[in-house]
Amino acid sequence: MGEQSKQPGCCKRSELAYERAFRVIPGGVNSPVRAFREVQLCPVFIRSARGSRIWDIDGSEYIDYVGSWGPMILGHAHPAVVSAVQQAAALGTSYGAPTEGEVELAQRICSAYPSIQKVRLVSSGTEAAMTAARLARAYTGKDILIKMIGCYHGHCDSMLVKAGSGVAELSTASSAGVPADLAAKTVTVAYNDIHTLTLAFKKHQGQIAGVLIEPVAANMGVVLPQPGYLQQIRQLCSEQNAVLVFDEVITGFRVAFGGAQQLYGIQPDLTCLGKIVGGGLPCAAVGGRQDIMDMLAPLGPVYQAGTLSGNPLAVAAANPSLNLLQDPACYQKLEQSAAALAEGLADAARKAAIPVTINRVGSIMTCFFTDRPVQNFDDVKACNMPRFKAFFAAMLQQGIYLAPSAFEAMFVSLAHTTEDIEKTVSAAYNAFRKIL
Ligand code: KE4
Repeated sequence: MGEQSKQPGCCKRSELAYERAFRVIPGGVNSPVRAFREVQLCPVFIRSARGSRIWDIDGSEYIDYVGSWGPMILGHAHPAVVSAVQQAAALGTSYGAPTEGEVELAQRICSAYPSIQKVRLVSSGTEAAMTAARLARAYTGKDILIKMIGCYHGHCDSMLVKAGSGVAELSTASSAGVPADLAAKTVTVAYNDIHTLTLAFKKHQGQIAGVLIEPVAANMGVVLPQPGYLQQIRQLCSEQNAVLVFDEVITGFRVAFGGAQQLYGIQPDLTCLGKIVGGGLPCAAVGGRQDIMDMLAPLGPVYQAGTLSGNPLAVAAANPSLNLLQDPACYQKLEQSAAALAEGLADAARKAAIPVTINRVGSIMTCFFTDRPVQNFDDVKACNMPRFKAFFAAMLQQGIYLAPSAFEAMFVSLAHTTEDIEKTVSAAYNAFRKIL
């Protein structure tokens, strides 16, 4: 490992860069979580990355468990991806016209996800979720959407909501700029609470257009669906003529090649994909039942469009990435590495007498600072956040780059080695002892 970062989460050049950034970019970042606000540190500016490592602009090296928030399952700068993108760039970066590469990617997605009969490529997970919500409303002719508290589906207005005052009440906006009467067309209920979801369907009988859910939640930290939960939602949506949307922007090609729907054996009506599906470039997708997807323009009445949708460079990164990932050995290796990491972290915490709960599915996990199970957003909020903050800083100081938020996941890639895992576990033991 190169020279370690001199101080937690910040190095001189990052501080100077952040000052410059702050003057021209709101909050100095192009996505809020990158500002390190929750951990109250100066964000680290990155110069380069390769495999499991990233380097900041002072040359400090880190073992990376953010992986650009999920896309980098192969590791950074994978040779097959880099050369494909370089070759594509030489042929032009965007045409605004159909290409064979997009068809190849669409065929790969449809063959990996039996529930996806047709798919539309877009440029972000937000666009995918926004389009899925619009399709659900158009297909059912109903207006109300249901989402789970703690799940994140991007920043389209209908998803920026928080639970209403009473149980299964209509939501209020969670962001300025979202009209109250639009927020009120989304109901939010607790994750893993099938009783309240059932109540919401009863309370808003005949008005529910669709349910959007992360089949494994990863935006409140990793929270697993309780046994039978997803099956019950599937049954409710079928009975109530509501569209079931699996937001697999994180879990797609992550927890299994066929995503959480393969892992849990559930067929949603629509699926949102992102992150890995773009090989680290801006490409996402919304797909599902043909009778719903064919409502999209130019075939049907639901308008959706995008200048850079199916961009040739993004598609050039995506196709070789999915080609590599279709080897089952990939997921066996990811499982081995992630299980070793989770066991090592649990063992280190036990030795340091720090209570933690580690939730893991495949190569995503979260170490919660609590001695209790974590099964919904209230459980997450009850965790010891000051301990998380101190742990984050202590890990960063030892060259381990974690998500700067307690509401995110750790992402293990195929590039993480046994030595990386061992170094991480050893650093975690030191960090646990420091935060006692
Ligand atoms: P994007 O619009 O950021 O591509 O995707 C939105 C989105 C949709 N659905 C799920 C399940 C997601 O996790 C996301 C985005 N994830 C966050 C991190 N948890 C992206 C990081 C960021 O906001 O900078």
